[in-house]
Amino acid sequence: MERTLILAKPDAVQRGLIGRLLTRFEEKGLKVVGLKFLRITPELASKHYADHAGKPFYDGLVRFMTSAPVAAFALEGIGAIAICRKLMGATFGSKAEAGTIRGDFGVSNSFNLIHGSDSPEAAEKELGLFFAPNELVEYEHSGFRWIYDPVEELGQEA
Ligand code: IDP
Ligand code: MG
Repeated sequence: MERTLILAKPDAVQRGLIGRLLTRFEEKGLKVVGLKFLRITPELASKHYADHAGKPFYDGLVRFMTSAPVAAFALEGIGAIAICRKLMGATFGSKAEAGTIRGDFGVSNSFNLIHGSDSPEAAEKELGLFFAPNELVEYEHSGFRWIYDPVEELGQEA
């Protein structure tokens, strides 16, 4: 099992798309283990996007991400990081494939609706920035019995 951080960015919140974005991940079979609604501070933005510091789009990105609230989803599943990135689509809305979140809901390169961790290391760091350990909830998701093959994928006895 893997966990990943998804953010419905300020444009998604302002456009009333929080529920529809979360639904995409739930429908796919991801398990929600944490949810939060918050305004990102400049300090949090600089930690979250530290890898992009110095790039031409960095200042605009921090301005955008701190301009209005975001919704944070902590999601769990087998291969969750890659699966969520695939559902999100390519970075630029103008280029993202139809059928993906960015491909279906936007056309902008910077206002691209959603963030998703891009590696296990990034997921661990980003989940730690947005959630305290006790805000990530352990529980049994009854749907997993039918979302995954219990014997082949969940390691249960035949
Ligand atoms: P990702 O969100 O698909 O992982 P990154 O390359 O990590 O894409 O970039 C982080 C965010 O910075 C993007 O989601 C987008 O909002 C913004 N961004 C990236 N490249 C550009 C650019 O060339 N112009 C404007 N904004 C950009
Ligand atoms: Mg990225």
